[in-house]
This record gives sequence, C-alpha cells and structure tokens, in this order.
Amino acid sequence: MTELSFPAGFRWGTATAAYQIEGAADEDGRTPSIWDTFSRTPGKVRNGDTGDIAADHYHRMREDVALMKDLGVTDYRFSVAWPRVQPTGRGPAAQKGLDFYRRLVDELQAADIRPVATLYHWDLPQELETADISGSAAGGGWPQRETAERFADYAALVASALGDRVATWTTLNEPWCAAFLGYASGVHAPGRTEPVASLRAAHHLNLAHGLAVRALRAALPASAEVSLTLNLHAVRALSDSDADQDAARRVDALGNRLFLDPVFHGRLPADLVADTAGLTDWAFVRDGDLEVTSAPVDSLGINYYSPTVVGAGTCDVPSPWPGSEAHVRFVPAPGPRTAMDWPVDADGLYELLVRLRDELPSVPLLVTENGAAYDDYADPSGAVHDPERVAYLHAHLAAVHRALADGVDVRGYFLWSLLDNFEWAYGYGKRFGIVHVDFASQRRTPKDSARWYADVIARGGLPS
Ligand code: IFM
Repeated sequence: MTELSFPAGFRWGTATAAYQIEGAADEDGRTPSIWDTFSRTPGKVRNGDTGDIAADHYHRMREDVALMKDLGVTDYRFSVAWPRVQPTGRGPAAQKGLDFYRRLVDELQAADIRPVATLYHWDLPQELETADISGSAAGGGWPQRETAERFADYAALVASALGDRVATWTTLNEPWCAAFLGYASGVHAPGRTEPVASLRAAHHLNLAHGLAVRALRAALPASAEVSLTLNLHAVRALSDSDADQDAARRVDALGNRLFLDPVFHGRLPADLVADTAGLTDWAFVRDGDLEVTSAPVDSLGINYYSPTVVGAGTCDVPSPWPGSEAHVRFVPAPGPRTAMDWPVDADGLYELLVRLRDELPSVPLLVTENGAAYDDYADPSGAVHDPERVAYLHAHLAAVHRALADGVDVRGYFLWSLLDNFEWAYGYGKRFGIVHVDFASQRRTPKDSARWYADVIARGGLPS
C-alpha cells in the first residue's frame, strides 16, 4: 500500500561527486586538484585516505549506471572534474577527460536516466590555487577574482561538449563549504585559515556562478535548465532571548543569505556587511557584480542533512563563521544521530522548503542531496542491512511530501549517495551510500536501503 504519493513526473535521483568516486587521479591527462594536494598532506584526512582510487568509478561507470537502472532512478546527479577536462584550469579541453563524461551521459541515456551535471563540486585545479594570479602575495584560488573568470571559461567548454546530451546543469555545489571550510576553518581543501580570504572566496563563488550562468545560456539550447545547489542551514535559536536570536541571525546571514541574496535579489545582506566590518569593507565587490550574480536561474537545489541550533556564546577559532566567533555557540541538537554525529531531524528540511516557497515563490526547488552515514557492514551472507538509513530517508521524504502538500514547488529528490565514497576529511570511514562498496575489492552490494528506494520509486511514493 502506498501511504504518500508523489506527483507524476517527480524526479527520483541519486547523487555523487567526481572526486569522491572516480579515482583515476592521474589518468588521461587529469592534473591534481586542491583535494589531491590536501588529501596527500599528512594529517588532513583521517587515516591518510585520498581519492586516488576512491570507488574506481572511472573504470566501473557502466556497472554503476546499471545499478541505477536496476533501482529505477529517473535522474542522476554527477559532477564534472574540472582538472580532468581542463587540466590546470585554463586553455583547451582534454578530450579524453571529456570523452569519459560523454560516455557516462550516453550510458545514462541508454538506461533512460536523465543526467544532471554539476560543474563544481570542490575540485579546483591546483594550479589555480597555487598560481599568483592576482600579482599579489595573497595566493590564488577562490579569494581571487580571476578564478571566477576561469570558471566561466570552463563552464562554456563543458557546455559545448555535453550540451547536446545534458538538459539540467548546476553551476556550483555548496559554495558555503568551498568558501568557509576551505578558506576559513581550513578543514577542507585548500586548508587555509584566512577569514578575509574566505569572504572574498564566497563573493567570487557567487560571481563564478553568475558568469557561468551567462556562459551556459550562450552555449546551451533555450530549453536547458540552469541551477545552483546550496547547503542551506535550517537555523534554530536556542531561545527567544535577543542574544540567542542574534546568534541565529548571524548564522542565517553567513550560511544562507550570503548566497541567496546575491543570487536571487542582487544584493549583499546588509547585516552581514555590518557583522564583518572589522574584517573587510567588501570593496572586492565591484560595481555590476551583483547584477552578474543574480542572472536568473531555472531552479534551486537544496542539500539538507540536519538542523543547526545556535545560541549566544563563542565558537572555536579558526571557525567557518568569520566575524561571528565571539557571538555564536553551536549547540548539539537532541535526538538520534547519524555516524557523522549529525542529528536526525526531518522537520529542518520541511522548514527550509517552506521558507524558500515564501521567499522565492517562482523558483522551482530540487532536493539535490539528502541522506545519512551509518556504520554499515556486509553480514556473513553478504547482505547489508541499514534500517536506520531507511528510517532517515523515509522521514525526510515524508517531509518533502508535507512541503508539496503545503504548496512548495519541489520537483525532485536526489539521494546522497549512490555509492559509499570518499567523505572528504573523514576519508572512507563514513558510508553514505545506498550501495555498499568494499574498497579492497571494489565489489558493490546494494544495501537494504537501495531496495527500499527502488520500491519507493516504483510505487511513486512512500510505503506505509
Ligand atoms: O559528501 C558530501 C557531499 O560531497 C556534499 N554534501 C554533503 C555530503 C555529506 O557530507
């Protein structure tokens, strides 16, 4: 019996990212990205893990598409590795790298699965990070404006190679993480702990998005769907006190509105500019930039895992919250947790979707990532039972259904993730896949959650 039916045409997907699954780090002309450098630096990633081999998807792509076909997914969200298709981040394309994505897309289409391409899921070509592209001593990477310009060239190059086969495009995945985990707290590549650079990075990521939207529109058919994916924070204040409310406002400004406002309203959040006045006057935002960042998009992708509870207080430095370290305390939310120690709370997803309905009523939404890590293992019979993940997914899909019933225009859900993979600074220790990967043999085993998801897709809704 189906308890909650989703609308016909709802997009049922899975999601992955290049560095987390592809491996083949040195093949066919690929050059290092900031994540190759970071993960090969002792002490940066647990257990010294790197993405050198990952889930070996570069060589097992057909098998992985077949797995998705068995699940019955309608869409697959993958990312293109910039250093695989444009080594060093500038100049001509590497044809062999592009050929891999052409083959992937052909394989998907043959399996009747719609490809959804993300252009940037954190693997900046190392040369763009290293290069002194500004002529200043400040280093390269996203704090420099030129990186945004390079990104637009790269977007045009990929669009002209795949534009005849890919209808849905996402410019950036989670620019908040790229800016603030990469350049402020330094727990992600390139591992810098420079608060001002992180704010510059956030602006240049927004600019890169806008420039890429223009480049994509110029290269793609008018029917193409162009989007952006944000990891929006479902922020909750610990209490109604002014100080706790102010802490929540600060996290909302830096975690959400720093991206939503430039992209959808062509402005910077004035309160954030005030919060960070001790760090920067934001003079790196040039006249006309906010017009570029607000180039219209066709949909917005939201990645959601758990809510963020804050109160007045302080947080450790370096932190990913520049300008607010002396004002914000992160409070562990109560209730069950995943293996990431992230609280399980599907209401946060519902709250975000309703907020976006109210703020951006004309923008269709996609849940481009949602899922959970648990300590999965294959039992002696080879089966992988993951009832906690099934419960997590059920609750979050029910939240999406509730949002749909309340008039939110959610067009699809992409489960993170198809495969166990390289979970960034956690290495291979955290398993988000609905397909178990034995990294020694690269054997794939669909977990119980994979069969559960296939059933949800087949029936077009949640079972009772
Ligand atoms: O694995 C990541 C993904 O790359 C980006 N969003 C969050 C996921 C889980 O941490």
